[in-house]
Amino acid sequence: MSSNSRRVVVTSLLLGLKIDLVPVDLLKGEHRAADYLRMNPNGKVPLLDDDGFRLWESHAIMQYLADRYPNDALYPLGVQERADVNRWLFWSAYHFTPSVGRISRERISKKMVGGAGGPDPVEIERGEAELVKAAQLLDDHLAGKEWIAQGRLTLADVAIAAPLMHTVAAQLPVKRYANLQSWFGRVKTLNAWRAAEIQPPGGRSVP
Ligand SMILES: N[C@@H](CCC(=O)N[C@@H](CS)C(=O)NCC(=O)O)C(=O)O
Repeated sequence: MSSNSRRVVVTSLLLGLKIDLVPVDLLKGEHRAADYLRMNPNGKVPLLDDDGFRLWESHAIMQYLADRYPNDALYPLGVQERADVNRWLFWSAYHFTPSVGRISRERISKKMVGGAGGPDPVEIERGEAELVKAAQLLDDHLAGKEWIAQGRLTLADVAIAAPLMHTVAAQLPVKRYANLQSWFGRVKTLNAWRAAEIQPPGGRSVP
């Protein structure tokens, strides 16, 4: 249900790993419980526990998994090839995902949590301004390309596609970007993407 968790789940499926998913109920505040904060003082999901080695921050977890189970196609070993993918992972973490998060928090999370007031139009406007700037850059970059980096599916695509799972529910202003839409359409056909699409009762989604 969480887009930040989804990029990790899709990565693990693409790497052919079997991970045990432990749900953390954000609505019940389980991510703020003392036991959870001891494992992840940042108090967010996802959190990876690999035989006692604990790692939080979804992009760092993707990199870790792809390093632990090397896959030159998804996460190239060559220094410059890898830097190209890393560039987009950082862009995802710092620009793209937070802009979507600003909007989806207002339009989805607040409704689910309740009592947090209605959507704040100022915050939505800010998120939309950031998102259209980022989406335009991505759309320009994708002209004539199928994938974001290295001419093939890499971690960059998985990272950046994840928050777009909220396109409809958060009314993300991304419809007008044709290259972005065709690329996202390709990501959505991946078995790993579909397998990660867990639909809980009521179809809730948490940004
Ligand atoms: N930068 C973090 C963001 C994680 C994040 O914001 N997760 C959300 C769910 S998608 C969360 O745990 N929200 C609960 C909260 O902030 O209280 C990452 O990429 O892992």
